[in-house]
Amino acid sequence: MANDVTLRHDWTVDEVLALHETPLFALVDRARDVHRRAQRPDEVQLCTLLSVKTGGCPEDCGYCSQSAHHASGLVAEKLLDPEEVIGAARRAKDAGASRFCMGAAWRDAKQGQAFERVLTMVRGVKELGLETCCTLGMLDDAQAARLREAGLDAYNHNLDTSRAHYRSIITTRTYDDRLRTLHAVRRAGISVCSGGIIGMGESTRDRCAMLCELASFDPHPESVPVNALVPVEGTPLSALPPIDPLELVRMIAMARIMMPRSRVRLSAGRSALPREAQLLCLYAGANSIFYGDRLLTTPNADADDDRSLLAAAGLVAEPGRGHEHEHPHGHDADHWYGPCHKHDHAEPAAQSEPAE
Ligand code: SAM
Ligand code: DTB
Ligand code: SF4
Repeated sequence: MANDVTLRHDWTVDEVLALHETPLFALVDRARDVHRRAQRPDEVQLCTLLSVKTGGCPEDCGYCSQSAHHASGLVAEKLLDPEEVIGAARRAKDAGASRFCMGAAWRDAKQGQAFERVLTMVRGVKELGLETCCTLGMLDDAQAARLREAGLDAYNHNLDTSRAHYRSIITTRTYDDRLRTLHAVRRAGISVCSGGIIGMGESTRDRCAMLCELASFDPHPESVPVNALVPVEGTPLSALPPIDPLELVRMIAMARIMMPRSRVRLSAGRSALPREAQLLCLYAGANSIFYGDRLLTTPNADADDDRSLLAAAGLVAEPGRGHEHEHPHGHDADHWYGPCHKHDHAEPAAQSEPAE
């Protein structure tokens, strides 16, 4: 098992398919072992999302409520005011989130005033002591550098699916466009957040190929969101059957095994899962969730339910950087961290060399 925390970037699709075919309990056992060695197994990061520019997007992503190509009924809105965004981030922090992600329905990040506004949002959210993330579409090097300067910690840009399946989901930009943006993000010193969606009619091979593509990044993406399709009426993918929750467990377990030190985020689609399936995902290696009543345009799991879910499992919210001196033994009444356990978990392997 020592090899499980070796960081590999050369996974083959056939190898990952073999992992996928592993009996479920054996797969989860292996993922849990990696998780315990490479992560703090009792912590879950709470990330709150906010759509700062909703709808009217020129891209044709088949799953998305915000595409102008689909009749989802969503009304396009203007870019929010930075004060409004910073206020929402403050509330998210007070509710216990340590990361705040601002999403825009853009093909690419804008130039000029709109971009300056986004930079103001990033500075303001960063000043609150939150980990900052944006997802604004494609970025060039100059934009990435300015976001970094403003205090952006992470940029979300999903591969969404395999290269082969991609063209049946999105035609207005290519897989290589996606990869180019991710490389610009890395060059600017921003953490890469990239993952995908299952339940879009892809094969098991496609799912495995997407994970291989993500794991080929060196270093691995710092965070890997695993979404299940949220069906939105009016979008081309709205009538697809829901995924078997155990497929989500498998994806998470495989992501954990392949990218031991990455944060694996149990993302969209979580509210459709029974509580036990969510717990199994957390056991199998997910250590981040979207927290708050909304994702971007669709409802998320209820925040009170999430707090009780984590408490029932003895999990705690990862303390944010702004909370470092408060957690876990000096609880601030305004912040929720879940039950207080002394730090009896192993130090994450991220601080030591991988065991061979
Ligand atoms: N416009 C930017 C972009 O596409 O990169 C940022 C926002 S976009 C909504 C962020 C990601 O959310 C998408 O790449 C996709 O993976 C995910 N997403 C969007 N709609 C979804 C849905 N209906 N179900 C699951 N995931 C979804
Ligand atoms: C990601 O992988 N999932 C989030 C976040 N990154 C930006 C978005 C999920 C969106 C779900 C559909 C909606 O609410 O519009
Ligand atoms: Fe636009 Fe992003 Fe939605 Fe695609 S996923 S339509 S790029 S908002």
